[in-house]
Amino acid sequence: MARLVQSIFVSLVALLLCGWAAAKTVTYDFNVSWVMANPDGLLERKVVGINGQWPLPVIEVDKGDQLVVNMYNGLGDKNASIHFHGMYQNTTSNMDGANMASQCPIGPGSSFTYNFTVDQNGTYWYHCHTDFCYPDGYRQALIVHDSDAYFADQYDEEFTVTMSDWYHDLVEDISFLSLYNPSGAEPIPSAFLFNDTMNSNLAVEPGKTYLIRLINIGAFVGQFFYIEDHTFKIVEIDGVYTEPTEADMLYIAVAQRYAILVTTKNSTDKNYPIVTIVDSDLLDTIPEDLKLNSTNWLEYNASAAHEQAVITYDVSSDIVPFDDITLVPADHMELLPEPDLEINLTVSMNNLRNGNGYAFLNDISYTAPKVPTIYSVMSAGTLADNATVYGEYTHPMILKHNDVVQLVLNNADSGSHPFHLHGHNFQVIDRAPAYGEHFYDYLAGDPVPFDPSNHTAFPAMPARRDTFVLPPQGYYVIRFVADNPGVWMFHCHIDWHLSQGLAMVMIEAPNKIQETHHIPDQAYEVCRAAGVQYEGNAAGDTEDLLDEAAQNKQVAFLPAGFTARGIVALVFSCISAVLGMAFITVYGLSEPKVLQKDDPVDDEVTHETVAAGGAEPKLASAQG
Ligand SMILES: *[C@@H]1O[C@H](CO)[C@@H](O)[C@H](O)[C@H]1NC(C)=O
Ligand SMILES: *[C@@H]1O[C@H](CO)[C@@H](O)[C@H](O)[C@H]1NC(C)=O
Ligand SMILES: *[C@@H]1O[C@H](CO)[C@@H](O)[C@H](O)[C@H]1NC(C)=O
Ligand SMILES: *[C@@H]1O[C@H](CO)[C@@H](O)[C@H](O)[C@H]1NC(C)=O
Ligand SMILES: *[C@@H]1O[C@H](CO)[C@@H](O)[C@H](O)[C@H]1NC(C)=O
Ligand SMILES: *[C@@H]1O[C@H](CO)[C@@H](O)[C@H](O)[C@H]1NC(C)=O
Ligand SMILES: *[C@@H]1O[C@H](CO)[C@@H](O)[C@H](O)[C@H]1NC(C)=O
Ligand SMILES: *[C@@H]1O[C@H](CO)[C@@H](O)[C@H](O)[C@H]1NC(C)=O
Ligand SMILES: *[C@@H]1O[C@H](CO)[C@@H](O)[C@H](O)[C@H]1NC(C)=O
Ligand SMILES: *[C@@H]1O[C@H](CO)[C@@H](O)[C@H](O)[C@H]1NC(C)=O
Ligand SMILES: *[C@@H]1O[C@H](CO)[C@@H](O)[C@H](O)[C@H]1NC(C)=O
Ligand SMILES: *[C@@H]1O[C@H](CO)[C@@H](O)[C@H](O)[C@H]1NC(C)=O
Ligand SMILES: [Cu+2]
Repeated sequence: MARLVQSIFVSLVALLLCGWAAAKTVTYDFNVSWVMANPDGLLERKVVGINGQWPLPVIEVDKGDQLVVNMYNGLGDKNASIHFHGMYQNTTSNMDGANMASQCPIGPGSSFTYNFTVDQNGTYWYHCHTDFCYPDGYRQALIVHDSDAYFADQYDEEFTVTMSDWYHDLVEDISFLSLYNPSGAEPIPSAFLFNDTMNSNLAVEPGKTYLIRLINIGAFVGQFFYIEDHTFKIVEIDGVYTEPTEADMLYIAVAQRYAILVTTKNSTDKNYPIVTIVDSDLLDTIPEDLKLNSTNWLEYNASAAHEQAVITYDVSSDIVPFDDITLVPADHMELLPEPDLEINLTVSMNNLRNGNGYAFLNDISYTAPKVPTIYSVMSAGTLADNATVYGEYTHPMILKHNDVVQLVLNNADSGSHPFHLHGHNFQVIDRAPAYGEHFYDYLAGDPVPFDPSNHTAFPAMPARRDTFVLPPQGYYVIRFVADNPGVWMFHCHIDWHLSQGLAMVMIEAPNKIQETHHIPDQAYEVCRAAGVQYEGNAAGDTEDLLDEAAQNKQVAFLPAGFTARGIVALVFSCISAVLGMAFITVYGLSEPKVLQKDDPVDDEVTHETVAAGGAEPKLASAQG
């Protein structure tokens, strides 16, 4: 069996800001194929492995390095790609790995070389960004070491720890986007993993300080984290160093990262539970045998007892995690000035005419184009700054180079959504509801859209990160500078919601993309092998770039008056007639969301692949 081959070349010596340092090329060869694994001890299942192994290799580089990942898709039956979450990909957004935005799907038997400079520091991760393959195990940490970090001399050793939700079924066997699940109830995980295992130990010595990097690499569920009888200092979130800030509990949504400094006690008589508790507010049903909280140990003494945590919190009423909006970046970057561009978005969930539950930003459910957006940029010449080129259902937003962008995200939905922006971190300048005294008070806020004439004062030095939680029925407001030409997705990181279309695409400084980006021939080979067009507009039109007649469209809205309740009733009869009640127990049925949209019926109901590569809806459309 091939094993991880990692070769490191010292390729050049570069002058960095802080003095002379060796920037090297770090190369990984990733042969991606199915392997078997049983991380929760409950079920052995097929998972996506690399070089015959799972858990996957942690990518480790130093700030300034060139990272090269030679990926071979040996899965046989799945398209794939790699997104390096949080990487700016400055001048290389074509290496960002988002299927149909920054590249073509890498088909079985195809290879692709990711190659980019890592000019940033901290805690990141990588994951598949094609056809929802990352819940099948295709995700792992990516660490950028930085000997210049202000806290570099404040710790003795470091640990990387991931947490995630885990499904016993393959994604392809979960019929989520389906007529049988009209309420869009997310699949309930089978287990929750701590560093891809359970009941594990972080072996520590007394009187030392450890840097612990925490990453939620799950597909759905946020988790609370604490260490019994220990406090810690937060020093980084999502690759942004923060002023050292004392905390004793974190809430880590999927895709978020924290680096914390933990100083151990002087005694070695006892081991301390590291406790992770699932945010069960996200789960529509809680099966009786699902373990919502896990104990792992800060192990001071391997021969002492390893006792399960006694959780004294009533999670639903008095859990109080640290509020990340209060963190101050260590670089003290000030609030960005008044924006040049404002983007106002509203999140909603709704059923479309095939009966499936979809997700929307301003009534658009992201539908992948026929040509990956970056290749439309490259082939559009002087028309590249006209949004029409990118189609209507990719929800394109053109950003001008170096504009200050303010994005207001309102939530008309009753669920929380950790939204992630590719290619950037952003300042979080407002969020409502504010954290209450208890976490679940904040989740229970009344609907409040952002009111520009009535909001709390923006922080002078706002927290920056790349994934931030949009609370139920609330809003958040972020700012960033469009200083990174490229094609960037903005999307909910709950993979189920991405599959429902909760995404849009930013085309940042298209003319600069054309100047700065070089697409290697290999990228086009990947397209040819997958049968995907790589020239022309979103409709694949190479003659008239403003003609989108043939573009992929989202499924039509329901006729006025036809409610989600009607669909549920229809589905109930289908289910009992055809399949029995099994599906209901699998998903549970949450209160159906009431339709707000009364669009006239579009006669042409298309069935296009949704979201970043998209899972096909499993059933033919139901014509109300
Ligand atoms: C990938 O691994 C498979 C076995 O898992 C092997 O058959 C294949 O030759 C490898 N391919 C490459 C390109 O390394
Ligand atoms: C891979 O993507 C191409 C283009 O979208 C599609 O035609 C093909 O069916 C996909 N292959 C698999 C195995 O999903
Ligand atoms: C990676 O990119 C750098 C900079 O463009 C280039 O010099 C180098 O040859 C590339 N390496 C590979 C393996 O493609
Ligand atoms: C977590 O898992 C990764 C991958 O297997 C491993 O490299 C790392 O050392 C583990 N962390 C701890 C604290 O054991
Ligand atoms: C990255 O590290 C450098 C050097 O330690 C530091 O100056 C810079 O502020 C860090 N970047 C962020 C975003 O924290
Ligand atoms: C551990 O011992 C050191 C040195 O004696 C002392 O400075 C420190 O405060 C002690 N730490 C704790 C947590 O008691
Ligand atoms: C922890 O999990 C156990 C078993 O799943 C459950 O009985 C208990 O209520 C949970 N405690 C909390 C605080 O969630
Ligand atoms: C470790 O724990 C065992 C069992 O409680 C105890 O006998 C031993 O003294 C401890 N060792 C240290 C170094 O504290
Ligand atoms: C965004 O909303 C604000 C406040 O409602 C409004 O002033 C502004 O014009 C809107 N911007 C856009 C681009 O719709
Ligand atoms: C884009 O093209 C359309 C169709 O020709 C035109 O109506 C529109 O004004 C153009 N937009 C820009 C920003 O040039
Ligand atoms: C301003 O916002 C606060 C807090 O949401 C609210 O209580 C108050 O009624 C608002 N005032 C106006 C004039 O809308
Ligand atoms: C990208 O590079 C340009 C030029 O070096 C720089 O001005 C800009 O700040 C960079 N953007 C990011 C996000 O690193
Ligand atoms: Cu979401």
